[in-house]
Amino acid sequence: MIHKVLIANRGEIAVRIIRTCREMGIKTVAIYSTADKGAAHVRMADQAVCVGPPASAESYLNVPSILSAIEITDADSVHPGYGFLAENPAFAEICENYGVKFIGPSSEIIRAMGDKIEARRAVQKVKVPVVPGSDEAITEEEEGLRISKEIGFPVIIKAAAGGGGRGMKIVHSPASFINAFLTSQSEALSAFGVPDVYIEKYFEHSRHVEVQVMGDRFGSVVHLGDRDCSVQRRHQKLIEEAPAPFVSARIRNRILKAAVDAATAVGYNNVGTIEFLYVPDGEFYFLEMNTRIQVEHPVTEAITGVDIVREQIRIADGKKLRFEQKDIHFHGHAIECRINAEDPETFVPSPGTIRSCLFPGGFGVRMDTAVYPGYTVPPTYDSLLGKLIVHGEDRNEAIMRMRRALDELWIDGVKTTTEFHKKMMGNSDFAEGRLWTNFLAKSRV
Ligand code: MV4
Repeated sequence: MIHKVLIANRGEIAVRIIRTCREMGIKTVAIYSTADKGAAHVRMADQAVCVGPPASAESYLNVPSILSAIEITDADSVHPGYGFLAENPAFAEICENYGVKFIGPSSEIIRAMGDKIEARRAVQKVKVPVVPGSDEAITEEEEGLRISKEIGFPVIIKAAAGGGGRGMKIVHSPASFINAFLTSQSEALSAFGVPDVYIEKYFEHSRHVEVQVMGDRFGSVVHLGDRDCSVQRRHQKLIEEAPAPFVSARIRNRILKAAVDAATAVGYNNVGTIEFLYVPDGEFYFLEMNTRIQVEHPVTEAITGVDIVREQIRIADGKKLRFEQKDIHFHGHAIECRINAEDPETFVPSPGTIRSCLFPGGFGVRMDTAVYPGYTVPPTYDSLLGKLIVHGEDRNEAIMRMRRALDELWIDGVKTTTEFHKKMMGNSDFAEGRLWTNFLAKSRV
């Protein structure tokens, strides 16, 4: 039985996890770097252990330090949150061998899904549509060019070990292929230690639709509906919503079924997300699987009423799913805006001290954050200050509620993305679901 969880993370997600542990009567251990001495997660946890200096590599990614923290606090389990060690199969395996419950899927699944080519192959076996492309790693540029001509340009070159948009190259014509391919290979090698790349047809007018799934250690899998995360910049999501708007019931049902089939095929045994590329108004294709809790999970919690962290812990503790698909009910529409310490025009990070702040509340509003008046945002980590989530009867009500909540939000001392969100909530393309046209304008690939 899980009695004490060490949270191998910081910021809003550490706070989010501590809250659910408290409600479950589970003790919590925070870890922190010297830059986070005064952080909210340190104050909120039952115990806290310093694991190193500010640099993540020496603290939040320092496995020996974290194992020592587990040892001295007698924690029986680890929640990795997102980022840092969340999708590191070696860390999950060490925990397994060490008799510590890793709150996530088993290490073999993390390892298998971390190889995007293997993930594609695994879901294809159960007839889940994948983007037209190569089924093997491509090592020779001439072979890559030949395959790209078969697929038809534009194509996108992706690192097998990448994911989340890292190491992607879009190629519009055969003339620019070889150069892009060689660059992609060497970037993959230096970023991930593996040069393997694969090629897919590139769909410009597509949306990022993903499905939250949940599987236990006994083979049961259910979905918690879909989300749209198309509003991104440099592969950083800025706005997420659930359900994905402007998707017909027929296509939605097919996407949801494909997600459950994919999760079942790999024996998925915790909460996870299946990413799809949705090409309005017709096809959808599997992209990759994320084996962690995601930043945007609260929009799904809002429309289902399911505490996803609680289910994560229960599954890791060997419990059976408490839900069959028919027990999951969907209500209304939820939107999340990521409030980053960044310039709202250039998105350049803006670390510094928050002189004062006041967070929105009221009916249908949730603010997940770890900042407080006087808090100094360190320059060392990502710039997420918090997530503002609203829930309404329908998408229009959610948009109106988000506008109201953004107007209430007050953060003084650092620049934030709040103004960007206010503009988006009044944007007619966003209102009418022309989300995909934002892809290239707002991103640099
Ligand atoms: C794509 C794509 C179009 N065609 N793959 C981005 C995150 C990663 N998980 C997959 N991503 C994409 N894969 C094919 N075959 C479009 C995206 C994509 C994207 C690409 C460029 C700029 C912004 C983007 C935002 C969301 C998805």
